[in-house]
Amino acid sequence: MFGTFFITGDPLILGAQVSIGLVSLAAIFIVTYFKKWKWLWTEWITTVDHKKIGIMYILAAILMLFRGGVDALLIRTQLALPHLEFLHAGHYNAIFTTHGVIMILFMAMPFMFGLFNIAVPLQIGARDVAYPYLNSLSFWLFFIGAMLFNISFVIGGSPDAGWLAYPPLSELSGSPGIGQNFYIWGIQISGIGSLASGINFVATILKMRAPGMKLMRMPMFTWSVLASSLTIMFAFPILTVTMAMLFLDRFLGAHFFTLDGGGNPMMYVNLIWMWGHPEVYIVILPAFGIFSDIVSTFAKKKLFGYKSMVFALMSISILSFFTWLHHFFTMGSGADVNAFFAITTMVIAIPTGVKVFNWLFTLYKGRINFSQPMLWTIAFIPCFVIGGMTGVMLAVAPADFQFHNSYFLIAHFHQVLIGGVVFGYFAGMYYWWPKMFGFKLDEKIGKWAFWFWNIGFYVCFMPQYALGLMGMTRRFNNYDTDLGWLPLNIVSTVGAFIMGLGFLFQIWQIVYSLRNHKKEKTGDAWDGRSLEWSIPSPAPMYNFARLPQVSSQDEWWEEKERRAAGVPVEPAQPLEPIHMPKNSGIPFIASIFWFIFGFGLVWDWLWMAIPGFIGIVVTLFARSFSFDTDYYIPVDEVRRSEEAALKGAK
Ligand code: HEM
Ligand SMILES: [Cu+2]
Repeated sequence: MFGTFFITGDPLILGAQVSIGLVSLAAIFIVTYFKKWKWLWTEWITTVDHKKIGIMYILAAILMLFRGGVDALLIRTQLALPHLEFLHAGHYNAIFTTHGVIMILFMAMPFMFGLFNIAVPLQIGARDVAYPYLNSLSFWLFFIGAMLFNISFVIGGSPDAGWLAYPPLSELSGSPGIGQNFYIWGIQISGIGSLASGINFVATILKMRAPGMKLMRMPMFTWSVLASSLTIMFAFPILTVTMAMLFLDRFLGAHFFTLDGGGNPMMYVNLIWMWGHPEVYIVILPAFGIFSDIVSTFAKKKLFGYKSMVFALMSISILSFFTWLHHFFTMGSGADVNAFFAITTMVIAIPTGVKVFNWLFTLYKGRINFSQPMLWTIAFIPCFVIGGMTGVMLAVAPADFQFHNSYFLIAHFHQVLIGGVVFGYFAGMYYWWPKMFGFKLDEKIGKWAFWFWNIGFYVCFMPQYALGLMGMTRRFNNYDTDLGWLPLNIVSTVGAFIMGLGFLFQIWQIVYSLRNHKKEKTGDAWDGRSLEWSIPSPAPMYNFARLPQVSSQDEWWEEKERRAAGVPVEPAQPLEPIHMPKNSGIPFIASIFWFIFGFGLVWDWLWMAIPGFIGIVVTLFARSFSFDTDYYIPVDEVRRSEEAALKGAK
C-alpha cells in the first residue's frame, strides 16, 4: 500500500521533499520560539474578519505564483534548446499540468478573492461581508484544496493530463496512477469554497450597501465583483458536477466519458469548457473593475461612461456563457455550430472595446499621477488590446484549424492572463496595500519589478506567436534542430527568466517596505474617490464607526469637495454599539476533515475517507447548534479607537 506513497528516485523531487520538510520544521520552530501559536490561532486561523481573510488569500496567491512560476521556468528551460535532456516527457506533462491548474485555480482565484475581501465591504460602506462565517469556511476550503493538489508533487505523483484533464487520458485507462485523483479532489474542495464565495459576495453587494448607495452609485470595482460573482454562481456548479462525473468514472467504473459502454469523451470537453470559458471572465472582470477605479483616481476625473461600463461588465458576464465551443472548433461539429460560436466570441470584443475607450477618455486631459497602480494600468491597456486581437483571430473558426493547440494560442492566452489578470491584480495589490497595512510599497524597487515584468513579458511571449505560426505545438517537450525554432525559443526562455527577476524584485520590495516605510496616516493614500479611503488605514475591525450616508457616485470625493467649498457638515450621529460576528475555529477544523476525506478518496482508502466524511457532518452540526456567534463592541471602545486614529492622522 505504501510502496507508491512517496515519490522516490528523482533528484528534483527529492530536493523538494527535503526542502518542504525543512521549511515546515523551521516554521514550527519559529512560531514556537516566539510563542506565536495563540496569536496565530486567535488572530488569523479562526478569524471571520474580511480584511484578514483577504490578506491570507493574497499571501496564499503569492506563494502559488511562486510555485506556478517555478513550473513555468522549468518548462521554458526544457524548451530552450532542441533535444534537451532536462525534463523527460512524463515529467514535462506533469509540470505543464500543475503549472496551468495552479496559476488559474490556486493563484488567480485566491488573488481575486483576496481583493474582493479587502475592498468590497469597505467600498460599499459595510462592516463585513453578508456571511462572515461562510467566508472563513471558503478560505479554508480553498487553502486545503490547494494543499491537497500541491502535495501530489511529493506524495503519490502529480496529475499529468493537462490543466483541464480531458478523457480518455484522465480516465483510469489513460492515467492509472493517482495523480488524477489529486486533481479531482483538490479542485472539488477548493471549488466548493469558490462557489460559496461567489454567493457570499452577491449577497453582500445586494444586501449590505450603506444607506443611499444605490446600485448605480457603486464604485466600478464593486460592479465588476458583482458581475464576476454572478458568473461564479452559474459556472462553478458545472465544474462540481463534471469533476463528480469524472470521479465516478474512475472510482466506480461508470462510463460517462468512455466510449465503451456508451459514454462520450466529448461530453466532458463540452462540460469543462462550459465552466472554463466563464472562468476566464470570472478572473478578468474584477481586473477591469480595478483598472476603472485606478484610472479615475489617478487621473482625478470622474470615470468616463459609467453606465456603459456597467452595461459592458454585465453583458460580458452573460455572453461568456455562450462561447465555450471556440475551444474546440476542430471537434467537427459542423459549419453552422462553429459559425454560431465564432460570432458570439467576436461579439464580446464590442463591450470590451467600449471599456478600453472609456479608460482612454477618462485619462484624456487628466492630471495623471504615475504611481505604481497607474503604471500597471498603463502597461495593461496595450497588452490586453493585442491579446484581445489575437483572440479575435483565434475566433475565426476556419483559421483556428491552423492556430489550434499551437504556440500562437499559448501566446494569446498568456497575453490576456498576464497582461490582464496578473497585471490587474498587481495594480489592485499596490492600490489597496496602504489600506491593508497602513503604508505604501516602495516606489523605486517597484519600478524595477515593473520593468522586468513588462520587458520579460514581451521577450517571452512575442516569439511564441511566430513559433506557433511556424508550426510549434503546445505540450511538447522536444523538437528537432532542423525545424528552425531554436533562436526564438532561446529568446522566449530568456524573457521568462526576466519575468522571474521581476517577481524577485517584488518580494524584495515587500520585505524592504516592511522595514523601511513612512506610515500613511491620512487613510486616503491616493486622494481616492470611494468610501474605503474615508476611514483610517488599516481599517478598524468594525470598518465604519458610523455607517456612511451616500448621496452620489464617488461619494468620498464629493464629500472632500463639499468640505473644501465650506459646505457645513451635518452634525455626526451619536455612536452606537456595533454588532460583530465572533471568531470560529469550526471552518478550519471542517477543512481538515475535508482534507482527510479527500486524501482518503484519492488513495481509495475508505477507512480514511469515511471518518473524514463523518467529521465534515459533525462540524456542520456543531455550527448549526452553536448560538453564541456574535457580540457588540461597546460605544466607549469605538470612541477610543476612533480618537486614536484621529490623533495618528495629525
Ligand atoms: C510567469 C510567466 C509564465 C510563463 C513563462 C509561462 C509559460 C508557459 C508555457 C511555456 C506553457 C506551455 C507548455 C506547453 O504547452 O508545453 C504554459 C502553459 C499554460 N500556462 Fe503559463 N506561463 C506563465 C504564467 C501563466 C499564468 C499567470 C497563467 C494563468 C493565470 C498561466 C496559465 C497557463 C495555462 C492554463 C497553460 C496550459 C497548460 C496545459 O497545456 O495544460 N501561465 N505556460
Ligand atoms: Cu473561451
